[in-house]
Amino acid sequence: MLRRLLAASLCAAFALAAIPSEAQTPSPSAPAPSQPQAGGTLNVYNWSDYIDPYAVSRFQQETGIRVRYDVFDSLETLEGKLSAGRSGYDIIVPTSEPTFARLARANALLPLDRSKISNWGNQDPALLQRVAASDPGNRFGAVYLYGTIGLGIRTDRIRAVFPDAPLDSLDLLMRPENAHKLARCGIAVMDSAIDVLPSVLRWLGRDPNSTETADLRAAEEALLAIRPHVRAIIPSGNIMDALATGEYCVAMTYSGDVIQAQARAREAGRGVEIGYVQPKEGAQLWFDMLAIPADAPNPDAAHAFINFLLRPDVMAGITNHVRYPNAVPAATPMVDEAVRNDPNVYPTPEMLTRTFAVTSLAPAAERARSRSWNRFKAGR
Ligand code: N2P
Repeated sequence: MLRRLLAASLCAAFALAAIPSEAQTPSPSAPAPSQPQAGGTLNVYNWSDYIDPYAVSRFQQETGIRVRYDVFDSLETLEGKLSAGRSGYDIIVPTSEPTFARLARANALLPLDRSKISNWGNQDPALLQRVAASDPGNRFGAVYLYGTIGLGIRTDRIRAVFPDAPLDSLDLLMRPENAHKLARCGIAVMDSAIDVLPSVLRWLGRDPNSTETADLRAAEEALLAIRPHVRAIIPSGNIMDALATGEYCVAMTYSGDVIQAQARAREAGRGVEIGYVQPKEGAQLWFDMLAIPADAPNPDAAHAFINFLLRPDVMAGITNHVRYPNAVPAATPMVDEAVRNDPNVYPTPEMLTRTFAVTSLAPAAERARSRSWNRFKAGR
């Protein structure tokens, strides 16, 4: 008995430690006594820092399914991996626009079998309706989490070096005179044309979904004008810790990543104060979907995982951990009060009116954006 208990707790500890890199999880030779023997392996490809590790170990314990867990930190990386086919993944987490819509249209996703997702109805119908714009009838995806794109700022340092800085606008980053003032204190931008260019276009007062050459050129020029002041254009997954340790004064990235950094900085207690700016000129609002690739090796396990994640208690644990809102209203009372009442996590209705949505572009337009982005990275 003792040996079994020990084995079970070691397995759980190992599962926790292994996430979010590639998780090697409990050996099927040492199941907990009450474990059902569903067996098999579930291959998950999710964003970095985007789950409660406890949820994964609990899923394994409850189902006997072993989870292998890989992470990505941009839609470009996810699409690169998926476009070749045979990714080997059972669960992926693409943003509704553009990636999820693109994959659905390309028949790269498996239609969900709702008879295997008894918790389907836990999702907020209004949010399902919203993502149905990318997936008519919600055939291919459940809503995982959502959020905005904005700036993580190091408020304590900015107060000192730039007291009258505009702390509610992309002006802070995009006006060259401001970027210049903050350059020494450190500016980072996440490396993703797909997720940065729409906000720049919006800041310029142009259509975030524009495919006009003149608009793209304007966005590129605006980015090149601040380029000398930008220290790092790096994967979004590398920004969070760097923000938390005070390495940057301004970083353009995803909302919850900033709030996670804020929490980590507070815990460290070294005086680093982090804040989130949802740009007043309009922030991109995005929804991430739980989807199954058409050629997934273990679709049954994938359905079981989606069903598990849609449980209110599981979702609440995830939101508490990653600081992104979920689409399961029954989870909200179980979300920590401070997280639930943080308008940077759950945007207020007023904040939602100041958001915009992106759509997927034609491949040629997408390629033009990516060339623009490469010139920004290279600085010419
Ligand atoms: C988590 C990134 C959030 C997902 N690190 C952005 N769609």
